[in-house]
Amino acid sequence: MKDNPIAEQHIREVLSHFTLEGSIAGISSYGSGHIHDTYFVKNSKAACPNYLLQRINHNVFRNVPLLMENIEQVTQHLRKKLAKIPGASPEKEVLTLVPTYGKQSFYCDINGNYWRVYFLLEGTRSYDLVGSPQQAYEGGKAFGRFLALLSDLDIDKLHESIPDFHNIENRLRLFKEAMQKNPLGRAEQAREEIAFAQQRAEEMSTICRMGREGRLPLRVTHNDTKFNNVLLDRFDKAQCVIDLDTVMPGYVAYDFGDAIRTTVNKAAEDERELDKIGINFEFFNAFTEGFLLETSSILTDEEIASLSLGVTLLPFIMGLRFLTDYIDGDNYYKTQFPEHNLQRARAQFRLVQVLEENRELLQSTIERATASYKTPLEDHQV
Ligand code: ADP
Ligand code: GN1
Ligand code: MG
Repeated sequence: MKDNPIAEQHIREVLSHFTLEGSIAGISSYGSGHIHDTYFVKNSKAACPNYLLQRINHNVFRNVPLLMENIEQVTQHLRKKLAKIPGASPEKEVLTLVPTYGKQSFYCDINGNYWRVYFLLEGTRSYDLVGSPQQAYEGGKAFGRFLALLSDLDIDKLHESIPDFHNIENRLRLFKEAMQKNPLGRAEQAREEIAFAQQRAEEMSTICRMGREGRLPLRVTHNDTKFNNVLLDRFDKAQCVIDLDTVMPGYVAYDFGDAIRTTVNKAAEDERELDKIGINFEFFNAFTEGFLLETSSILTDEEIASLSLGVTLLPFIMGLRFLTDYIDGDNYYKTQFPEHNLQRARAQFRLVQVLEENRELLQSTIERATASYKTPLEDHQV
């Protein structure tokens, strides 16, 4: 998706509707997300907080009031749960929205654009590429804990902010539609990738089928567990899971798979040189241990068995979505050059291939980590 830069004067006008303390020293673009426009808002008063402003992409999130209702519910629930955990700091570990003067969690400007403001979590960083096993372990713990803390939030209370988001059958349908329309004649350039997707369509539908057969419970899942959606503190300890727009009912394998996709890849999500794409097994092990530490007591055996299916499914879904957007004319993701989505699709499909080649090793790592968290009592019962 292409976008024009927004004038600072307009951004200042938008900010004037939020109950900010102090005054604004400067506003700058922030982060590397593919969806929203994010700005760092620096306070000129050292004693007052800095803020994180976002223009919500309402081409992607069609119903912003319902989306924001979800985020309010999820953050309230997390805050309540953390308040009961000794040593936890809800104000640091959960995103906090800054309300408007009209007590709303978002503001709609004269152009019909929606905006929201969070308190900036100071001293934190997000990483597009993981740098150490400790970071991977902390990421696993953070996303696992997120699931565990939300396991008692009633899924019926949440709206589906993007219907059928990770439903591969829906994604394959949209892919076929794009190929049939082929509005820019781009399908020709993507013949190999199209064949790759078609060969795997059936096999990649396993989680969907297991769900339909009632073998996998729907939980409140994050659904965008890219590694850069967890903020780490100065000591590389996980502090806060962010980017809550897609928190809605889903399967645990989706969250595990999407996080693994971005944690273990030795190269960037859009790597051009495909030979650089490979698996960092140490990071896989560390992330899995952190994730299962927090979740193994709530997950069913079938859910644990489904995790490795998520590991190949999520990069496949992302590759398919990038490919669909490429054929469609780049209407969804932000892109930096005309072939960007195709390059992203190629990189994700290569990652799928490498993960497929190592399926057994990855599966045995998951099994080992699961076994290590079983209590002796559970061992007796088995
Ligand atoms: P997108 O959906 O576009 O990825 P995110 O909500 O993930 O948007 O935000 C983009 C980036 O901004 C994140 O990767 C993170 O680095 C940073 N960020 C978001 N919220 C905060 C916050 N409250 N405090 C500090 N940094 C943040
Ligand atoms: C988008 O917002 P961001 O950049 O964290 C996308 C995810 C994809 C990801 C690929 C709402 O996430 O689903 O996995 O790009 N978010 C949405 O990098 O589509
Ligand atoms: Mg993000």
